[in-house]
Amino acid sequence: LNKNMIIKEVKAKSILDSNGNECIEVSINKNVASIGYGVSRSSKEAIAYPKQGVGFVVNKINNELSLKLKGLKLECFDDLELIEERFDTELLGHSALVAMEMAVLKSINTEVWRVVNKNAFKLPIQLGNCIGGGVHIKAQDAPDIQEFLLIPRTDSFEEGFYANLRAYKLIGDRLKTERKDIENAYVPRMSCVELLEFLNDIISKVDSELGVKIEIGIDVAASQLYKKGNYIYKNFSKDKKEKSLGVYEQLHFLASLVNDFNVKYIEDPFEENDFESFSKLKKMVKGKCLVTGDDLTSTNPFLIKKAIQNDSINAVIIKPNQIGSLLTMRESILISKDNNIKIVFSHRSGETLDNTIADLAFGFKSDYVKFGIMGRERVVKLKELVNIEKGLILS
Ligand code: 2PG
Ligand code: MG
Repeated sequence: LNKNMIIKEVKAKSILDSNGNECIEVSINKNVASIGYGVSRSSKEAIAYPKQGVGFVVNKINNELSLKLKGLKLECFDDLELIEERFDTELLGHSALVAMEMAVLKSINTEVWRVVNKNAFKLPIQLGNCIGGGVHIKAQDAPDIQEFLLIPRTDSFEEGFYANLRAYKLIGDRLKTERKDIENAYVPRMSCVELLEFLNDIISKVDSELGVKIEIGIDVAASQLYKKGNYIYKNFSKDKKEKSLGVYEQLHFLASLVNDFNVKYIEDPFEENDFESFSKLKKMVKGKCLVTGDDLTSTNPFLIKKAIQNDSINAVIIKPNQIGSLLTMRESILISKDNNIKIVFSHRSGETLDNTIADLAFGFKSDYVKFGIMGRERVVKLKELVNIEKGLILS
């Protein structure tokens, strides 16, 4: 631990994320961090960049803010306050703040999780996106559900990592498509029910090969399906392609997936303002399935409290750049933990090679991580957790 971390150098530059979009990279004393950008965004997310663009933010940081930060001494997570009180998010947006905070944590200790909690010991469980659709690909014949997730139930993170890779490989071999979405999930022309049957088959193959039990989850990302009171599916079933479900039908459709296909995790089952329907689903599935808020809660302490008051969720997505401040993110985590809500740290669909989120997830004792399965931007985050686990075994 660098007890006397003094900011000597602050630099920002523009890089490209996995979608080829400009995003920000910040370095503090040569420790570099960067932040991606999501496509399926909630209307309640923090503003990532001002309308003048990434270049404007880069110039402001390099020419003005860097002077105000030089000489600051930081030694713990709470000291991020010193950054936040000097950083004008109205002017610069929130992505650069989060990247800067991550770079500061790295400068305090390259093993960022130790700055969060040096006594952390428990690895999270993976939610690996293997098949996808929704707004993560521009196609009319893609699955309506944005993500089909594999949840390996293993004691060791590494074993889960390899089980998901094996399942992903089997899926690729069995499907007659090479088409993938922006998170490297396969995009077959199949309905939701066909896909769940298919995945149940895949996971029993992995079980017989490796002896690893994998469970299934989905991210409906329902705000993206929602139009004027209905959920519009373009590829609902084999025979009936287009179908519009009212709120009540959506509720019963999703509950049936839990009962008939053993779905253990459902993220954003309803549009982002419908706290009440989340709560109805949670009651219907009676603890058999995690009902998770992403767009609903947007990593925002106020919205998480509202979801708790309405009994809407038993799990919550934590995306640092969705709330745009690591200190507020910590508040969201603490409120959730106090109320027995499971924590799910999540990547964005547009990602960089930064792996700090893996350290944050471990340090904050996240129950789950949703970092994808394939692609360099995803694998670096998973590998970071594999390495942390190896380090713990050796120590
Ligand atoms: C989600 C995320 C990540 P995006 O909806 O959970 O998978 O997607 O980054 O596009 O918001
Ligand atoms: Mg989501």
